[in-house]
Amino acid sequence: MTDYDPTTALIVVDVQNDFADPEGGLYVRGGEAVVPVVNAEIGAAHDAGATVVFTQDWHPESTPHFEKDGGVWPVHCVGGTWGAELHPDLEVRGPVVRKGTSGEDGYSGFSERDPTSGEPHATQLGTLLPPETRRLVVVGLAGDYCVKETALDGIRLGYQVEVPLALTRFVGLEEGDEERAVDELRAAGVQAV
Ligand code: VGL
Ligand code: ZN
Repeated sequence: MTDYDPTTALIVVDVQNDFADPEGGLYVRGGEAVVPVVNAEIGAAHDAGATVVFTQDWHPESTPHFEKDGGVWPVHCVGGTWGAELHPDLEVRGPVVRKGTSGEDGYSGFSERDPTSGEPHATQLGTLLPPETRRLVVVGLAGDYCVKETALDGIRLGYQVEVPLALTRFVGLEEGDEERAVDELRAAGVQAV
């Protein structure tokens, strides 16, 4: 269990049916196993007065993010579908930030890029963190995409960032992706433990 205090924010990334359910459109192996351990972290964070925020991948039916539209991913997390819903066992005790809603092809919970111009703009996530926030704990799915990019943005924004590896799982499109993601996190100054 991670230590929490009021200057810490727990960011629970994309614990949604399409990633966490074996029947999901982009199932991340072992994704369902993070739900109970993430719930325990949510409870500990609440008890310690930490902030808890959730993100939700939320795509239109067509987006350059999907393979059928020129991207790399099978269709997943289409807004309003079962796959986009947060896992039914997840204890959602905090605000939920949706990302990708206008067809953006990005991974971080903090920022999105305009699908046509490529211009980055901030999501709501930054505004939900109280000014006294110093430290982020980033958990959920998937470790090599949205968790990683959210953690890296956290470093860029000046936070101390931790990714407890027991609280995430990796897509692993290519052999070695998990190790590369962990190396990249550590090289950027994220504590991936
Ligand atoms: C994610 C791939 C595509 C994630 C989202 O939540 O990590 N990965 N869309
Ligand atoms: Zn996605």
